[in-house]
Amino acid sequence: MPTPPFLVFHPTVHAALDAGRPLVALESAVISHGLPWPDNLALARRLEATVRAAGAEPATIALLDGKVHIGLSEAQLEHLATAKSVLKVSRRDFPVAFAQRRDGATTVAGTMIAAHWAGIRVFATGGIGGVHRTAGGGPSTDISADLPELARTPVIVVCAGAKAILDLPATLEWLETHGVPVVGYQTDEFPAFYSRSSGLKLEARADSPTEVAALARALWDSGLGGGMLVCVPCPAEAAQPADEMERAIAAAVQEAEERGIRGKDLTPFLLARVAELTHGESKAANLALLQNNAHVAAQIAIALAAN
Ligand code: PSU
Ligand code: MN
Repeated sequence: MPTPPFLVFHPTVHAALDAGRPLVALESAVISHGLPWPDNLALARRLEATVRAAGAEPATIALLDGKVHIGLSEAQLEHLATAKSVLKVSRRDFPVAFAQRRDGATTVAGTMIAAHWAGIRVFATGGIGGVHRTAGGGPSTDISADLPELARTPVIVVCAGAKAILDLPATLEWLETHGVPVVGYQTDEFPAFYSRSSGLKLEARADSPTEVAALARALWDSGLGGGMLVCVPCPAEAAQPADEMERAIAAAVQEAEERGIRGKDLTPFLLARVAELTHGESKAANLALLQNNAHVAAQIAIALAAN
């Protein structure tokens, strides 16, 4: 496959791809829109270090001046973590970013697309987007572009489930309808992001990186295509009790509705508000699970590269 002309590879990423070494893609929306300064920059560095320590090459993905960067320098990371007018880039935002030469931070959907362009098959994030909830209870019509991307783009996404601010049952149903394999990593349940359990059972389970790699191979060799979601529960020492989180989430969802916050602003608003309402406890869990997912993703990338 020819390399699209709008891709710019960081030299270490380029070398790893050339040599067939394992790589892990990392998103940038969590840096620009998901976490406050300076936690965001510290986290971005820590995720890269975690992937490296596990024996794989990290590739943080973002747009700079309308080009898709696969792997960022230290200065570029810092720019993204501090710049004010960074576009949140999902599938539909790429043409805008290209034509208008914007700086952009990629969501799960955006990062999957770019990782696929670059030939990277494993991607670590915190929690995917999904079906939002209404303050009255039940699913909203706001459905993240992350979900259709999982149904179409062949990348393994390692996450701690869908963000708990969402309607988790509706999100799982959507994934089932659209044929996305959802695999519990050393668990039989769909994790609830900040909490290890949601009470929602999963049908597929893998207990090792090799087992995940075998599932991905089976998916792609069969020609079925599409992505796969690997769900890793938040590390026990950082996980939060679901009922406490639930109170903060319900309050944040209610406030978002009252203030008319929608579209791409909704998820960043909810994440920030829940972090405030839980006095940073949710942020600590968010950071811990992101790092753990990066570690597991590196192990999966190594298992995939080995056969
Ligand atoms: N997970 C986190 N923090 C985040 C996100 C995910 O722990 O900030 C971001 C991801 O980039 C995800 C996006 O793709 O939120 C979903 O946004 P939306 O609901 O607008 O699709
Ligand atoms: Mn949305």
